[in-house]
Amino acid sequence: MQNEEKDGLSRRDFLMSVGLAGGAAAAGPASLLGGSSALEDQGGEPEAEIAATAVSAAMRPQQNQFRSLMDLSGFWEFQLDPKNEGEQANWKDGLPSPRVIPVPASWNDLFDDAADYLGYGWYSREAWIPKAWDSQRIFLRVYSANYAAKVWMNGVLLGEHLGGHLPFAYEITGKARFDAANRIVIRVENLQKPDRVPPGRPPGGPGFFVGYPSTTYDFFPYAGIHRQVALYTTPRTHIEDITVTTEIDGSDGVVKVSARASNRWNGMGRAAIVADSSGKTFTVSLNFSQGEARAELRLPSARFWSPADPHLYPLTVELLESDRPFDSYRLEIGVRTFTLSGEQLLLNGQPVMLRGFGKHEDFPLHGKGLDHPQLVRDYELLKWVGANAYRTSHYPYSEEAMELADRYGIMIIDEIPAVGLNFSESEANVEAWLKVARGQLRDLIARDKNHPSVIMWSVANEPGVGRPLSGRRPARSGVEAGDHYFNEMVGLAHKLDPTRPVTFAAVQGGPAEWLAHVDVVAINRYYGWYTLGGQLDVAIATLEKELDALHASYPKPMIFTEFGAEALPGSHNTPPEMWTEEYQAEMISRYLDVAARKPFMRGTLLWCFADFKTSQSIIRTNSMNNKGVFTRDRRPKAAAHMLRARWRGSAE
Ligand code: BDP
Repeated sequence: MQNEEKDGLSRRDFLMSVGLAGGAAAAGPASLLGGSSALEDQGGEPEAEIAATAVSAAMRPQQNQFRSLMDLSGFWEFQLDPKNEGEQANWKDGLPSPRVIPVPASWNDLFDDAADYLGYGWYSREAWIPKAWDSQRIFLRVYSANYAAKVWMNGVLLGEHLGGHLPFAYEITGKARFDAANRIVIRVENLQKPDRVPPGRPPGGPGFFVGYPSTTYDFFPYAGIHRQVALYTTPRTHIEDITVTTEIDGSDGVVKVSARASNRWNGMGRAAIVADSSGKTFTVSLNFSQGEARAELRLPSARFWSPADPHLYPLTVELLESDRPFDSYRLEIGVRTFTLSGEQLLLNGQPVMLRGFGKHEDFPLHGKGLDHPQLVRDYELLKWVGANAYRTSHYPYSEEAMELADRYGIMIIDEIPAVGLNFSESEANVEAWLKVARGQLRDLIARDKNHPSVIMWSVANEPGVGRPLSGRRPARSGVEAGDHYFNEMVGLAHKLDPTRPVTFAAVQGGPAEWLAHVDVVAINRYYGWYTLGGQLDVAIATLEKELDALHASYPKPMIFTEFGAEALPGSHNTPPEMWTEEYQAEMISRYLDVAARKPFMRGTLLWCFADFKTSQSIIRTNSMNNKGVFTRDRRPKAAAHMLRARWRGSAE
């Protein structure tokens, strides 16, 4: 391994010893796990299959003259079910002794008895559906429920869904009542099971060094309904999907639109783009055959989307009956290209350097619950500090976050929740992850493919190899199992979206071989923190050496997807010492200097934007990861001021 430390514990060893590295050995020797299978230990059913999504939830519902949208955010009834008795007792018909819970929100920070609770929690509410919806198709959409959800309406099971950060939907046409309120009941749990993505740590109780609640990743396992629940309608025949790709031809923008209509519809439609504030509109016909249509629009002297000018054009797709629209869907599109050339990342044909962060969806009280003011504040601060990019570490963020990235001009590396994967795990677990991760990648690309802000897909964070937690011997080596995963996942991403590069965030000390699979080498490095702490001169020299060696083996564009140090706000010293604001600022600044010296370093996304909550452990003060350059309530530390001075108006 190219970057093991000679003079001490490698970061990976260190993280393994404290239970944070890539799902690796921290739970202790396999014998502690009783030698039985992780799935059997859970006492549950194997979950190799993702429960089928009843209908595609890729398109964000919208309100217009042909479609209706009813947001069910607000107070719901809620009851914990630690004994898992709710199903038997028919809680699907109503909860026996509910309390009030807001949706969206995680439940953990709201109720003392639910702080560390990840088991079953039941949500229930009534919703009147207007009689006027009777002639339409009606759907129920859950925008994010972490991790597993089971959904009933009027006592009838609609379906189950696994995976915490992407929407899912059910068609309820014919099931909805119009003469009485409809009862919607959703059971959610975030049990940390080893065959999930992210995987849970097998049971056996937390070891001495392992955090509580025990996870394979370094953020709090918030549970609950994290985004909206909504009812929406479409016309009987409707637009089911739109894919927009853009090209640049001289000063013209070329917009390629493909659309899918339901019921294998044959007929005419149109796509229209409003080109400027005078209302000048370019329109093209869509000729649907078997539900599919394609067309191309040309925008003369187009404004190309970029962080400096995040210009969005409204694109409307319509289905027509005798020339009159009967369904319509509007997208805000950006005309831009994002390509690779040698060691360069090119935005609209020009070299671009990614400056920014890894982030989290995390805030006091609502946990991972969607919060519009916090989102706007975050984008204001990204602009304030001079950032132009971030990674959705370590899972897909809300559709609102993606919408604001388009509007503010922030480039996004969009990541599936594949964090904590240890490829030395049992073959059964690795295969289960692959199945789940493929589904997550499909759903993510389907949801986010039309955002100009999304420039790259990430198929994992810090995958590793190490002693298996399940106690089962893997059939092949961890490196080979990882090869298999990356081969499949990178290949699938390319197939689903040939327009965007693919990467994953590689852990310090992890197998370099896997970098052969990616288009852009993305690395997380912590010289000066987990290794060589307090010795910045040596740390920086070691970093520089590793970057050169890595680049020689993998001559592709390279970016930092993480680097950083913890700083307790208000802690100061000179000379800089670990945990002070000065040390954090100095370390980050010196990494930026290194990147500036290497023409192949095309991005500096540091760890991280804001402090965030973690499980309780001896390496996380007050259950917090303090590597934010902003505090959890978004106040700047010294490093944020340093970054602003360097980044605002710079090409760095
Ligand atoms: C990496 C992870 C990230 C952690 C970070 C850290 O990708 O989730 O929070 O380092 O240790 O291991 O602060």
